[in-house]
Amino acid sequence: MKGTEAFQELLPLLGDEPVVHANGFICRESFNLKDRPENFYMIGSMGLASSIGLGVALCKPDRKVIVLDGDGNVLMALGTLAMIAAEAPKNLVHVVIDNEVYESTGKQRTLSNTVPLEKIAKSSGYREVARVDKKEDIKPAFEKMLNSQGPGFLLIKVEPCFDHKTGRVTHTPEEITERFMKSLH
Ligand SMILES: Cc1ncc(C[n+]2csc(CCOP(=O)(O)OP(=O)(O)O)c2C)c(N)n1
Ligand SMILES: [Mg+2]
Repeated sequence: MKGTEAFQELLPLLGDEPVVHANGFICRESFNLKDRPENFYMIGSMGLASSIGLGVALCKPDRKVIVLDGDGNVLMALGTLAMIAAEAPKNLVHVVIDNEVYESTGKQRTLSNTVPLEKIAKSSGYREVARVDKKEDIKPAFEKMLNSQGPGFLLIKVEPCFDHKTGRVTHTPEEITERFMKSLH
């Protein structure tokens, strides 16, 4: 499955859940397919979507919170997997688009072809862990995560395919923050 197809499957399944996006193509793809006030785009800094998502989940225990992450981002902040598992927010679903490369900066290989990130999440203590390789498996796996006690970790294996013509997020960081915070009330 191509990375874009994973987004096309996943985004229509969202209701009003806050979604914290990792930087790079993850933000751009989501912004272009379905921009929404509940989307927080972490423009610029790698590795931080998971810790921001953890903070939102802990502050808003009555909302399901989604982190939309990349394999390179997860590898940069592996300690956050342990922190999420230890804090164990029931309302957090951590989705990883795993293309085995840092696609946004030119497809340099990451380590996720030999280091299975879902196994690290499982052994850290995430309550629900799943890995999908086929696009038709995304919907049932994601819906199960949404309806289960978290923290959940859904790894989606994809082929790199992002189109460099996919536009950048046009909102300023201030606009993104303001509308995201309003959407949480
Ligand atoms: C701290 C930091 N280091 C490096 C970068 C440059 N950078 C931006 S996106 C990216 C790749 C992210 O990889 P991944 O999470 O796998 O997402 P993909 O690009 O594959 O969708 C890199 C290296 C950055 N923005 N911040
Ligand atoms: Mg990647």
